[in-house]
Amino acid sequence: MSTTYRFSLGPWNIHPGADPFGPPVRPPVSFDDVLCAAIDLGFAAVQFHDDDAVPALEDLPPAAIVREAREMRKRLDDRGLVPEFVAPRLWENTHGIDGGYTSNCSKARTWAIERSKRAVDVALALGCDLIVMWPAREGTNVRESKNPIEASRQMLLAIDAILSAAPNVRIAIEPKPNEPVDHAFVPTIGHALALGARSSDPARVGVLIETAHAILAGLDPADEMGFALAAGKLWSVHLNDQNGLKFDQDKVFGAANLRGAFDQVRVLELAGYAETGRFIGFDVKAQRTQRAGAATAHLATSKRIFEMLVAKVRSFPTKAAAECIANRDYESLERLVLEHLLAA
Ligand code: GLO
Ligand code: MG
Repeated sequence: MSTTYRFSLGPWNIHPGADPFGPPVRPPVSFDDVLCAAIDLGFAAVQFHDDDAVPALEDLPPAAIVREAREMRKRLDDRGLVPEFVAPRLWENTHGIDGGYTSNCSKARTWAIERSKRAVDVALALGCDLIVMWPAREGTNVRESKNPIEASRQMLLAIDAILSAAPNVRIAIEPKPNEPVDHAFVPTIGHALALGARSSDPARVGVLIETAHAILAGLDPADEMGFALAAGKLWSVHLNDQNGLKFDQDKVFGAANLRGAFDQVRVLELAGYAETGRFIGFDVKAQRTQRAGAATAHLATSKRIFEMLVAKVRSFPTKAAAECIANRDYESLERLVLEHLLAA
């Protein structure tokens, strides 16, 4: 049992700076450089999209996919890194133009399930049992284009298909209410947990909570985490920050709402998350203005802020807080929290 946290990152967190309005501004970063950065920054694990691990997987037979994933595993082993999860990247493929599992095209739905099973093969060959399901385009831009009742059934079919691909595979659903679609079918943790509970093996379905996604749903990320933690279902996190209801910003953890970040760390500490050995992931984006040599600073800052907030939570005056609570003196509690956050 350790009270020390372990951190993970995805290769998409170190990127050349393109946004919907402009091209890349930094040279591409090779996968080896991502691995070097992970080590330099003190991250222990790597998160993968299926095609981060096996880039040509759409053109390869299953046996070749497994072979390539094993080679990737060796690259991790050689550097003392471990894989945290594999996510089927359905949203970047033309088959997934209208969603994968909930596409109106039956061929696309079949493709999405087959591709997800290949992602399971990749995960197992890498040496991890966790599939992250971010249902990016599973939703609508024109509500009348799909039947939401049917869509829930299709999401469940996909979950069950992934669960049936291997007896030990687990799924962490990463809900997000919008972007790239207008309305996503699995917008919150409540939806994700309810789907998991209806699956063929609820014990193998949990969630990954991303700060920004909870904020975009108008919810408090710390309370979303608390809800999942109470159910024993918080299997990973994507900590970042978000300045209100706009595009998904993936800002540095704590950059928009430091107290909100403190509250997320507090709930993780209350649950003994570090002792579970699960990872703290930061789904953060380098600013477009950042020069190539410094395009990992956002990860370093997020980790540093997280660690500083762990210290803040651990040094919180709990006795004084308990007195405030016993007296129903929440004004004093408010002041105690603010002064503690501002104290050197
Ligand atoms: C986008 C998501 C995305 C996922 C990643 C893993 O909004 O947060 O970054 O976390 O693709 O599935
Ligand atoms: Mg994310």
